[in-house]
Amino acid sequence: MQPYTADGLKDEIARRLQVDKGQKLEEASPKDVYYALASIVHGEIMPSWNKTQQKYKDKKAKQVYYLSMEFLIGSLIKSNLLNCGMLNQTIEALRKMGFHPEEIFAQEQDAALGNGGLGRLAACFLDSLSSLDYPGHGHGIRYRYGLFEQRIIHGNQVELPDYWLKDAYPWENRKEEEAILIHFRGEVHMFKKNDGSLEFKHENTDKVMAVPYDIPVVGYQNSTVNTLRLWSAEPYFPPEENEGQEDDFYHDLEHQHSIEQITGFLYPDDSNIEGKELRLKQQYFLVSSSIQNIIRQFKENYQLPLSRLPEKVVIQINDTHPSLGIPEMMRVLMDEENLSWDAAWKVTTGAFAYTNHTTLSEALETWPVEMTEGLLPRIYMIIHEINERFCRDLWFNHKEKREEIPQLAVIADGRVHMARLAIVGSFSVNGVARIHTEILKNQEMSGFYSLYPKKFNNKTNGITHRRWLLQANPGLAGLITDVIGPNWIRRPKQLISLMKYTKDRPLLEKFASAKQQNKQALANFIHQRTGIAVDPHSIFDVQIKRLHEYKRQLLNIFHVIYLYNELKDNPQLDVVPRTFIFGAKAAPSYYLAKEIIKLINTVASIVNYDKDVKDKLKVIFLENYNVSLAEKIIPAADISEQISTASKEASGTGNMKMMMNGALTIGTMDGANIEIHDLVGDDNMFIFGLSAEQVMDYYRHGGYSATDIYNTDDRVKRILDQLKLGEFGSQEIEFKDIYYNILSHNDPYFVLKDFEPYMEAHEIVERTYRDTYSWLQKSVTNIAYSGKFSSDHTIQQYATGIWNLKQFKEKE
Ligand code: HBZ
Repeated sequence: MQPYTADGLKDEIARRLQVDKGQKLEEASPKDVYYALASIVHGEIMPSWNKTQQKYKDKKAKQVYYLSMEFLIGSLIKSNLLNCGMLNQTIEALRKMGFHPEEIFAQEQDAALGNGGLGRLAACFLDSLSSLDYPGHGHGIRYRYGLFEQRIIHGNQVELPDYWLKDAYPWENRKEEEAILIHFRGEVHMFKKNDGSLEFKHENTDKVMAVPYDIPVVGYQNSTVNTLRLWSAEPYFPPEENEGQEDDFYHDLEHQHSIEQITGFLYPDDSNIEGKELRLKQQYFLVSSSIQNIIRQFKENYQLPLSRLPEKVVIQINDTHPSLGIPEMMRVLMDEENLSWDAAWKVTTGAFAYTNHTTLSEALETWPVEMTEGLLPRIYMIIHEINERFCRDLWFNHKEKREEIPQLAVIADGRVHMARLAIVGSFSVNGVARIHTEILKNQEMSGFYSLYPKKFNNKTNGITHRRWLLQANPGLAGLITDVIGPNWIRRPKQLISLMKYTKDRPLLEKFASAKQQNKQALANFIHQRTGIAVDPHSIFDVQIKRLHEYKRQLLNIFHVIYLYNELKDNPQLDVVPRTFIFGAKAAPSYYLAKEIIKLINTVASIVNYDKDVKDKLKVIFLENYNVSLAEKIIPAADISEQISTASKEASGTGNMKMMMNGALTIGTMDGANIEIHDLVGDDNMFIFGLSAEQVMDYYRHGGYSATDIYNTDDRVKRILDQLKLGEFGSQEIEFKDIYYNILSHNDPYFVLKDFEPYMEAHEIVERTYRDTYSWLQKSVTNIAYSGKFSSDHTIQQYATGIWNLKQFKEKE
């Protein structure tokens, strides 16, 4: 990529405005400048993109395809500039032109094509694949509406549609000539061929075109550009039927609309499955277009028999959502490519690998047999056959498993069990943090683990340090480079060299001042957004993630209420001022999650305006939490709240992002917190609460009574009574459901059980914070050890442990 100077860029932006829009620079709005800039960057990317793809083709490199219903890529302008090596010059150029660079960058709407961790992980993985020169691409869906935009009105979450494509999206290229035909419904006819084998014809189908839109995935200053291919559903017009259809105009319009609905919107559920037929259609639409595309490219590029596909192609499925890819690949290989069942099965199971992201039972996908069979008759036949053969194998070859067949069968109780399909049809099954994989092996999937011990493996999640440190926190990143040099950018584990400086007081002061600047910037942002002035010297205590009972935002707000009560009783109490910052979206149909959002906002509206606690306590709920907002909050965090009920959070990735930005974690021994703890130890984080074993033991054997705690802990009783009596709300009824959910359902997420240890941990937080020097040492220690959680490391592990993929080092 060609190096631009700031002046060169300035001239080029002016030239584009003139040529494309007939505009003078003085007349250009921030949006005009953004588009001119994006078009320059896209132009820079194009040649490397073409070259990269050509090289993969010429060298017949093995490629990985990451199939995911979600890619939460956020905004690309800054990361593309950074990765093209143009960010600093651009900032300078924009300033010279009299613009605030951040205002220009903010013109790009986030591509919110994901719900949370699973979708963001996919985006981080793409960044690492390109940055490490791996031939790896994403395949997903181009939803016209991404995750809803959240507004808070009178404390309540209100959802607005996220029409992110209303302005042109400058990063995508429509590739109509590579469109693929997808078939739904219809009938399957069976014929006997001359050789006695059976042939299946799927006829009278509803046809839909899958049109790809390609987005470049730019590696960090290495000229590698991979592809994120997003499929869009469009009506199919057979060439011969283009004329004489005017009388069917309305029918056609309706038909067109129903087809476009397939990629109309992202389902807003995280960790909870909506069993709607449209969702199943989306899943098949994704996998059918992707698998047909993968096979087509394989045939074009490699000139090898399909039996050798697994040598050149590996398909990683992001949770079970794309697991229909397994029968779809069987279908293409058998019905279109004439492979036998056994040959097709060998290819398929040699190509697919499955990542599990949760053990929550409500998130485990199953689809009704009738729905699957009606919508996808040929695919259902294949699933049925997979199941028959699998059960037969168990019956005859694994006699000890006979009893377990109903729990292992792919089709059982009138439903297709997607995780079972994914396990049976893949050569690898991985969890996303050590404890999560252990739980899969020993509890949730133990029946399969004993059957296929070699398939199971762990790949602890990671995050791209380029976006989450280098780009989001330039102050800290610059300081790190001043101290240890720039090599950490390509080798993030070298952050560990910071450990040499944890006793260097003048240097620690500099870290403190970088954090302080970020806190000031966030305080300004909060003031501008909410009108509330927060003390930039208070502890910024942050919990940002989807709202879910298991993530226990409720425990956090109970702590806030407790502090508030203490301060009301004794306004002179000597506490370190705190600002609690929340960001969270609730699934629109998740009633209790929405009640918790309302509670947080209601507590905020009381606390923030109460003179008794003024300057000591503030509660901020930032609406519409998304990737761009995360980039503002994370660099300013002092405390990272990772307080899930142990055993429930598969990994977490926000924990890694905040650690990397120098926040200290208060958390349970759950997910990747455990691996953070392995590295930094008790001295550098605040661990509290039940362990996963204890939680699972209580679930198995009982023995915990929420009511006992309510009756014996005055602090707990007071808080719950305040909820019941309507002290935090305009009416008595307001938060009763939270109250009853805890006491009548015996506190399924152990909020009361962990209350006391959580309060104690927070007292230690406060004491530790008072010792500024010691706090800074811990903060730098966290940064130093965070390199292990770079997604570069994770991707290396996938590449060597699952994909058998080589870095494509060859450069011109
Ligand atoms: O995946 C999350 C886990 O909760 C989190 O612990 C982990 O770090 C992260 C990445 O591995 N799981 C999800 O984000 N799950 C979903 O977003 C989801 C989305 C749609 C669904 C079900 C789950 O239908």
